[in-house]
This record gives sequence, structure tokens and C-alpha cells, in this order.
Amino acid sequence: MNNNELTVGRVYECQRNLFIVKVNDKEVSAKLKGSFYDMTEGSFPIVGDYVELMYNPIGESIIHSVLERKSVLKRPDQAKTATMQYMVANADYAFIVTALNEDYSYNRIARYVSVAIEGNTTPVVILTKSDCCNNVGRFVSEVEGIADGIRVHAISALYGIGLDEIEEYFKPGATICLLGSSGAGKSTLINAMAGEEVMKTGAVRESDSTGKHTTTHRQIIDLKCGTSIIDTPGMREIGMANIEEGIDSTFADIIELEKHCKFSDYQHKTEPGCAVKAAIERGELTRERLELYKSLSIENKNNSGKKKEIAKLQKMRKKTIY
Ligand SMILES: Nc1nc2c(ncn2[C@@H]2O[C@H](COP(=O)(O)OP(=O)(O)OP(=O)(O)O)[C@@H](O)[C@H]2O)c(=O)[nH]1
Ligand SMILES: [Mg+2]
Repeated sequence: MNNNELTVGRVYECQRNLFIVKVNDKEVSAKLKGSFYDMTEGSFPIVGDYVELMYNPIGESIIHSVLERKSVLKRPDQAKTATMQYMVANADYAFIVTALNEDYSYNRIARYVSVAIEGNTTPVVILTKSDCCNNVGRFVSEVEGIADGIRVHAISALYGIGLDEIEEYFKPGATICLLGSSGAGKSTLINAMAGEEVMKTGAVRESDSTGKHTTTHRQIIDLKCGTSIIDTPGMREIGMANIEEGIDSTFADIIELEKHCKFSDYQHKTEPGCAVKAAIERGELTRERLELYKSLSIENKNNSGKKKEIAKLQKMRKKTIY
């Protein structure tokens, strides 16, 4: 077959092995070419991918290949040990959506920021439900301390507060992915920016503000302004694996201080001449931030190590069998 017959489209939705691909402004359903099933982790198309497909105007189209990704957001798969779950491709911005109620967590935001940076996507922290919080400024400055130059916006989608601040991200041709817990207000924010209901939203449990997983799968929604939005179902947690660069960029302040430490295996507690300890004493770094950096790095090393080990074992097993 001639490759010239292939058309490029973008994956808008994936449901098991069935894909919805947008080709020339038309959504078509597509399946994968058989050779995909021999490929390695991460080679399956995901939402946001550009793919080459054999277009079939009267039935299912066939996806032949995935074009190189500009960015990709991934996390350790909760169901399968030692594999990564590839979530979203080619997003320009990752909106890390956190409500200003019990949902707020410095630790979780730092995790998402690391994932976004690692994946080559610009993180933008959106603190929602600002109408429910009476010290918004304190949270904004705390988030500003998560990573150097991090963008933070406090908004209320319900009352239209702060929406003008985030308009700059909604450019024609841009792709924005929304990540965050169920009930954080991701779909409500999309509706507010769209000016109409494009996504279903759902109430949260009053006792602890958690949502009821109203959005059930990842999908792209095209807004009239020309921006593509990737809405995702709420995630309770995001683990760390294969993400050393993302963590180190998020905690670049600590990495810089460590360069000036005399000891390599430091605890930053009693060592003389320890730059990290001095920064804590001067009030420039909190012990909590240092502990978070250490725990995320250890979690990442443990998960990444396990993955390599298992891959090695699988390779050895294959050699023995064949
Ligand atoms: N007070 C207030 N409530 C909001 C705001 N934004 C969203 N909500 C409410 O929060 C609830 C959950 O909103 P959704 O947009 O469905 O949350 P989601 O993040 O999409 O949740 P999942 O789809 O389950 O992941 C709804 O009852 C919204 O009305 C806000 O700015 N202020
Ligand atoms: Mg939703």
C-alpha cells in the first residue's frame, strides 16, 4: 500500500481499542493496525496524539502510526506494576486544578508540576472556588513557592472571578489539558470559558468536598475560540516514576543549595557548612519543602528502579524461553 494514501488526524477519544479521530473537521471511528500490538510501552495512540490513518468514509478507519509527540503526560500505572500510563499527548499547558477547600494540597500540586515539566508541558496552577475561601492570597503565595516562575491563578468559575486572567492561554490552535481531583471544578471551568455547557458537571459530597467522578474518560473538546481542551476524569493521586528531571526542576532551589554542600550523603541537619541547613535557618526554605523533595525523589527512585529491574527480568525470561 502507498503511504501517500494516509491522512493525518488527531485522537479525540480512546475507548479500549476504539478511537475517535478528528480528520478534516470530521470525527471518525478508527481501530489500530495489527502491528501496534507488538510495540513497546507508550507507542499506543492516546488522546491528543496526531496519527496517520487509512481513512474509510463508510466504516472504521485504520490507524497506522503515531506522529512524534511534542509533549506527553504520564504516571505510574496503578493497575500494572512497573508500567507507565500515558495519559495525554501534545498539550501546551497542563492546568493543575485544585479547589480552595479540603482538596488543596501543596504536596499534590508539587507532584503535578513535576509531571507537567517532565512531560514538556507548561504547568499552570488554577485554584478554583475562590468564592469559598477567605484567604486566597495566602494560598496563591504558597503555590508560587512550589517552583520558580510557576504560574498561579485563583478563580471562581461560578461567579466569573479571575477568568479574564486565564484568557491568555485560550489561543487558537493551543491545547490545554485539565488535571485534578474529582470535584475540583475542571468541567465547570471549561463551561465558563466556553460560555456554554460543553461538559457535564456534578455536585460534591458536603462532608469532605470530594466529587463523584462526573467526567469518566479523557476527551478533547474544541472551543469556539479555536482552543482544544482535554478534560480528564478526577485523579485521587499521582505517583512518581521516571521523573527525576521534573522533580529536580520543580525543586531547583534545593538542587542549587545542595551544590554548595560539603557532603554528598547529607541529611541537612548537623553537617557543618551545610547550605541547605543555613537556608532553613535564614527562613528561605522550609523543612517541610525539603522533606517533600526528599520523599518524592525516594519514591521516584524506588519506582523507577523497580521498573528497570522488572524489564531486565522480562528480557532474561524471554531469552530463556526462545
Ligand atoms: N462554589 C463554587 N463551586 C464550584 C466552582 N467551580 C465548580 N464548582 C462546583 O463543584 C462541583 C464539581 O464541579 P465539576 O466541574 O463537575 O468538577 P470536576 O473537576 O469536573 O469533577 P470530575 O468530573 O468528577 O473529575 C459542581 O457542583 C460545581 O458547581 C466555583 O468556582 N465555586
Ligand atoms: Mg469533570
